[in-house]
Amino acid sequence: MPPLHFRSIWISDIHLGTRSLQSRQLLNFLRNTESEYLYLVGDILDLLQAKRSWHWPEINDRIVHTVFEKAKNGTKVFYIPGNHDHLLRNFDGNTVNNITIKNQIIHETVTGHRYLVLHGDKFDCVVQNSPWLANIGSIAYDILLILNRWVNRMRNGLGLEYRSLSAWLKHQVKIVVNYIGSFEEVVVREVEENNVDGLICGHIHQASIKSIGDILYTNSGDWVESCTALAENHDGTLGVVEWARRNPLEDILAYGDEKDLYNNRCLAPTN
Ligand SMILES: [Mn+2]
Repeated sequence: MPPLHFRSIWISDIHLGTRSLQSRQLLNFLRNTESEYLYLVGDILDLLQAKRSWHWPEINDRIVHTVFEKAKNGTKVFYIPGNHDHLLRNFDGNTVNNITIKNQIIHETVTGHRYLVLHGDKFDCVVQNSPWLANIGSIAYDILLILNRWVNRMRNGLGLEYRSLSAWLKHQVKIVVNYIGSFEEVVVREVEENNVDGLICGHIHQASIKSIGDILYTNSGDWVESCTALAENHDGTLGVVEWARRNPLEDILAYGDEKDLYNNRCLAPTN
């Protein structure tokens, strides 16, 4: 199929280096979309995972290569680090292979609307105010991602399309919904302080476009479960792209079996 063309694309929470990344979906998305701007909105390389065990199948190289190719061929690519790749925040303002690292950046749409783009972990008031609640949440979430992988491996084997287990559960579990609600509220102050029209972030793995008062809150979602991106159309409107939902399964399977290059190899010194 011919590539879908957008003015801008935002993707976040890819978590390269973990087993949870939906790598075939992501590679397929990158190869079948083009844009003038591409923003990588944090938790792209999971450097926290690299301290434990680094999962790096060959397909990850192809994903990285595809992004570098886009940058080489004229797409303006920005890497906005998140909390899982926060080490890269030390490189704010640097450009590597045409990819510029910025801790936050303002994007101006074709219609002149200005949006602040950042990962969003700084709004994590639940984590800051209640560490144990956040811990239970994160353990439960890790378990959920493992379950998600197994369920979808089975669905794959049965010829069924990919479906995000945790995306479904999120709508069922009230505490998580409340958490997402409070997260969205704190962004309002940030937007007002920066004198912009809205905010584009990731971090909570929940794609969204939402008016809060007269500001626009958007979230680009993630590629460990929902396989979503945020995109600016050529008329300046924003939309959520649900890739797994719109994409035929055969295209995804065409990438063949993944060969793990660095499976379970610990990169960090043990002491
Ligand atoms: Mn994050």
